[in-house]
Amino acid sequence: TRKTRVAVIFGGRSTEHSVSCVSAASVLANVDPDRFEVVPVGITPQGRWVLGPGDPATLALTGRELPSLSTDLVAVNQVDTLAEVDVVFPLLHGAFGEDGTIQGLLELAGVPYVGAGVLSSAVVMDKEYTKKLLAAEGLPIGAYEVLRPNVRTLSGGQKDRLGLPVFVKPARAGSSYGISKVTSWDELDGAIAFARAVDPKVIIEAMVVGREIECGVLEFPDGRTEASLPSEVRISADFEYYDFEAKYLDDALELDIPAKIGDAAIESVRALSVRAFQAMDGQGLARVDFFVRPDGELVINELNTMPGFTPSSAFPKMWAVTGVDYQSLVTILLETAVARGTGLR
Ligand code: G1L
Repeated sequence: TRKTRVAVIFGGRSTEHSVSCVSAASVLANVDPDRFEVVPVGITPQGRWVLGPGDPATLALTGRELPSLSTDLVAVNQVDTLAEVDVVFPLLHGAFGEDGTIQGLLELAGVPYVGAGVLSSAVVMDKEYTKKLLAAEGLPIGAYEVLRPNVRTLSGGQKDRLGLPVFVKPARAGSSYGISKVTSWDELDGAIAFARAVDPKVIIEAMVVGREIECGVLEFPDGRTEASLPSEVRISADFEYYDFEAKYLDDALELDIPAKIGDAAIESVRALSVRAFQAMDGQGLARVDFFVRPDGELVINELNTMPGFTPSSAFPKMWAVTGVDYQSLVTILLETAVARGTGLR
């Protein structure tokens, strides 16, 4: 029988082009050659679809030099490329990546793809709707307010309800750009303007004091959904919060897996993670991020349908400790996508 043909689509017109290339290098090197035939499909920073490169190592992170797709690779036709493959692994972050647009294109093309579908991709990209769906399922979230484009700032009542400090964030963004921590209300309007440069809709969250815990959710080809052992994020450098570099250039982060929060809390985190995944209509995988308050109360901070995906990223590391190594993870994701097929079900 013919091997399953997999297109790994990566790069893209986003600020996270390089991050995507680094993850693609790992995925391309770990697609099981006994079962799959891989077609690397790059999207240049200009948005051109290209084939290759043949050697994934050229995409890997070497030193602090950020990789980028060369513009002299051979252009490919988008429609023909999708028609020729059995499944797509879409490693594309940010705008046109994890907001449901590439997933919509793949639905139209009738190709199965790894990970979240159109609805859950779009929901998880939007911090307001993520919180609304979590709250509707009775899942624990922190206090927040949304500033729609026509609203200038918080009212006095809203400030009292949230308290200080707050985090001011673009409501829809794949990365940490535009985020600031406000410790005095006279900094608020500047922080709103900063976030609005990324997204006219802004979300303002009360700071939750607590330890940062993450958990990986994975859907298996038989339809079972399971949560990994959770991890505790310790930020070694003096990052105020998880910024772009800390998140993606991995070495600023130290992970404790399993998190040392006690067996009962571990099981609560795992159960809540699966419920959060289902509340988003999740598919394939998600990383669910929590705070554990000093009294042990759990708060869901956010979900990520396209988590960091190199072998040293949190999601693959949590699954490795849980007993699913990186290559098996890639196989499970691909087989789950193929088993689900395409279209509504
Ligand atoms: F396809 C998956 F599995 F859903 C998937 C897609 C994208 C998993 C992880 C990612 N991650 C990324 O694209 C990235 C954020 C690492 C690149 Cl920017």
